[in-house]
Amino acid sequence: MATSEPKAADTPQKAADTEDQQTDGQVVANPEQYIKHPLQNKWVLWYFKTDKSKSWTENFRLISEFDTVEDFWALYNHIQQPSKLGIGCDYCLFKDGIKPMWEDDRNKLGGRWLMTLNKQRHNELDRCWMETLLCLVGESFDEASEDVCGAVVNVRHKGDKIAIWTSNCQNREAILTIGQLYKDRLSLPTKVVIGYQSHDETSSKSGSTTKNMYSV
Ligand code: MGP
Repeated sequence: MATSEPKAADTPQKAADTEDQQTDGQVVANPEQYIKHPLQNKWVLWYFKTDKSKSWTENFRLISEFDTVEDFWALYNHIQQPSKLGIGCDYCLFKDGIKPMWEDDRNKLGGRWLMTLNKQRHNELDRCWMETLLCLVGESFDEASEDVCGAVVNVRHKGDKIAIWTSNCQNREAILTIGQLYKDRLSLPTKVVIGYQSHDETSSKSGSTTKNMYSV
């Protein structure tokens, strides 16, 4: 019976991490050392910076693409948190092949679950954005994850916004599944209500508020 803690190098995990395994005199590389963990989808991170001399679409920059867990964290750890971005900037994370705009074929019939944060929020903003990213890359909404197109964080004077965009505003069941699970993941109190709006409504709105199609 062991009477003391094993030295770190004695633990099987440590040995597997640092050495190749030997079987019948042959050296077998441990796949954990060189195979990255694939995500279900490939994702593209975009950055938007307001420049009034350019059109809205010209203000987007593609930052990076990734399709493994390791590359997601490498990117996440490398870039600024949303709370450090200037007013008027956005990050958008979308599935590969979907542009972060209403006009894209996969967005044009869709809408978004929208969360607006109040002003004393910097930690909240970063926490909620990280949780949103994890919901996306981790495909956290069961089958309804198919409906997810991407997510956007807007840094704004009047209050920052985070939204999950989905592909079809008529897919009631999928949208409500996403909304409820998203609210749970963000640990929002039950009394806080988040709303889902179609892009059609948002893009054609005349006043400052957009009608909610669904709320949770
Ligand atoms: P915004 O950046 O989504 O929100 O849209 P903001 O800055 O909080 O403004 P508000 O209108 O919601 O109060 C700002 C503006 O950017 C919109 O009014 C559009 O002119 C433009 N815009 C935003 N989006 C998401 C799109 C889009 O997908 N396509 C196009 N063509 N313009 C967009």
